[in-house]
Amino acid sequence: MKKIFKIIKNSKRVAVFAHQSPDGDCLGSSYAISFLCKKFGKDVDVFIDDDLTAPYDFIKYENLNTCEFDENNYDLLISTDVATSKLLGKYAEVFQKFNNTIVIDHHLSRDLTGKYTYVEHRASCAEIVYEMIKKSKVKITKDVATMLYLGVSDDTGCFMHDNTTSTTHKIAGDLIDLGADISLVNYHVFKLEPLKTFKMTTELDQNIVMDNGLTYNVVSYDFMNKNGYTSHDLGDYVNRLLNLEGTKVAVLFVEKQKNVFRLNFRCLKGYNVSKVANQFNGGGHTQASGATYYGTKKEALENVIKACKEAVEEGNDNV
Ligand SMILES: [Mn+2]
Repeated sequence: MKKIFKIIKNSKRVAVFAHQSPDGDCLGSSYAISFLCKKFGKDVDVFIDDDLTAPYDFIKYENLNTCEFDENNYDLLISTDVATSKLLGKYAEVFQKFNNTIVIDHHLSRDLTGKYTYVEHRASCAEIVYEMIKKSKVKITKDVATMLYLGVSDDTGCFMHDNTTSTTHKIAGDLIDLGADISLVNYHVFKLEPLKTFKMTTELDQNIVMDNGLTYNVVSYDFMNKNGYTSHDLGDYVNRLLNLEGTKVAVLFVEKQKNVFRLNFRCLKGYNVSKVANQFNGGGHTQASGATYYGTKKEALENVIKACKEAVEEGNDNV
């Protein structure tokens, strides 16, 4: 960490990057790192090759995407919460070529590295950035505390995912003491729901199939298209399937186009859907994974359901 402070201090103009489809963690981490750089007297701009969409559009993020990125204007690039270079979008190539880069992240499985890489297995990148700023002795403001809390809360599903540790809670406690507005964050990220998705959920619920520990649903292209729904609206619908009593493994089929299905898998502790996703050339975590199936709906249902049923059978509740 000390080395990172030194590199930042030795620079003049810093560009901070976060990943496409920005979430609370990459927003909170990039915001807090850019705050630290500013406190060190640096000029800082933040770039994400994407827009802020709900639920994150409540954030006032002053120096995000305020100018065109020009590599000649910076002598240090920093990425936060970015595991794969692809997620940097149009900035990926220049970031990888640049001669002075810092990568700060909590994803161990990754392809993006910098000249200096700081990766630690944590529930969120915001935890790492919080400790960095704490170590720097820079005083964390209310705004920064709120943004770091956003990262900590979002990546742990409001402290409900299994990645949550006592450290996560201690850091959240520190951030509350520093004035983090936790009701603002948790209202927007975990409670607020637009009428559109509320109605969508009700309609989709009619077609849920439960089959001996496996729960699934199929969302057709027509359904999405006719109602103007996006994959964003579907959000974490698959988690809703997993929460149904009796469910061990859940899968959501989303028809992206004819003969192309996006598969989202979830399972309880003691089961493994990363293996299922791997069978269909996808990937992810033990309890949350995804893949894309190319083939007819009939084939997709047959093959994916078979693989999921195996995951139900191989799993064990008593872990
Ligand atoms: Mn993250």
